[in-house]
Amino acid sequence: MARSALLNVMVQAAFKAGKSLARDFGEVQNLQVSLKGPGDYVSQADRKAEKLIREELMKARPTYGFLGEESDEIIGTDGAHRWIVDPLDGTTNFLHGIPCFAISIALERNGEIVAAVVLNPATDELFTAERGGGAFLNDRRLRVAARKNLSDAVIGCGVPHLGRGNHGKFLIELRHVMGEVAGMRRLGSASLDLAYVAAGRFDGFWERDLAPWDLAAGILLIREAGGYATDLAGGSAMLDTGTVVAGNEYIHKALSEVVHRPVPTR
Ligand code: 2AM
Ligand code: CA
Ligand code: CA
Ligand code: CA
Repeated sequence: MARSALLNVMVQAAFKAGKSLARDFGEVQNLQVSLKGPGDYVSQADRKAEKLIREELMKARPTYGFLGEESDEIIGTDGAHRWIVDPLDGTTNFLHGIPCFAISIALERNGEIVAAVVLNPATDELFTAERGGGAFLNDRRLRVAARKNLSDAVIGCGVPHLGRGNHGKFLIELRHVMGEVAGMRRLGSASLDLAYVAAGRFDGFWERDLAPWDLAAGILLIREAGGYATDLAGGSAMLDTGTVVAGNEYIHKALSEVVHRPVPTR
């Protein structure tokens, strides 16, 4: 597997942040934690990781824009390129000592994601993709799962957070999906959920109310692993709508239909 120089920059930035997060994960009780909104926690670990990534990426490509969860956006002088970064995806897991969190770094060129890195520092799993070059878990080429029927499928989802999203609507979707699939999972890290679809661990996934930094890298991983990822209306506005449904050709279609199934009137 030959990585481009740009992808190597992204991988190195992710490893730096990963080391920092791994250190902080062992010292969670000593971290300063604050609330951004109801149930929406951020810690020193998130900010430190974003600073490391931002410095590393901006040093390599000073003219690119930068959109990250924990700092002000940089509008680059190079209008075509932008980094999209979540330094710690799964902060709630992290702060609860659950080793299921990731660093997500994507590169956008003229509005399209062209390179992606998702790193789980607790398992040393590095997911990478470049447009047209395939998706990889460490050195192994990835392919989405081949299952065609929802009744055989394990489906991941996100659960709306305290004070956010439409909880009633989600419960209806969940009930419909639960009634059709072999099993449901909820990791609490959207970028890992998407990486799991790319790796064939999850047959499908859907979630609403996400941010661009949760989605950008994972979407390219899935496409480069031969899968489908769209917004919930079937279009390509995932980053703008914050919605996503993903799977192989068959599961993507079937899951989209079940998520949209009308509510029974009696
Ligand atoms: P985060 O850990 O980077 O904030 C899980 O469904 C996804 O929602 C995660 O990617 C998580 O990203 C995000 N998330 C968790 N709690 C949230 C909250 N209270 N408000 C908004 N997003 C949240
Ligand atoms: Ca957050
Ligand atoms: Ca996130
Ligand atoms: Ca985050």
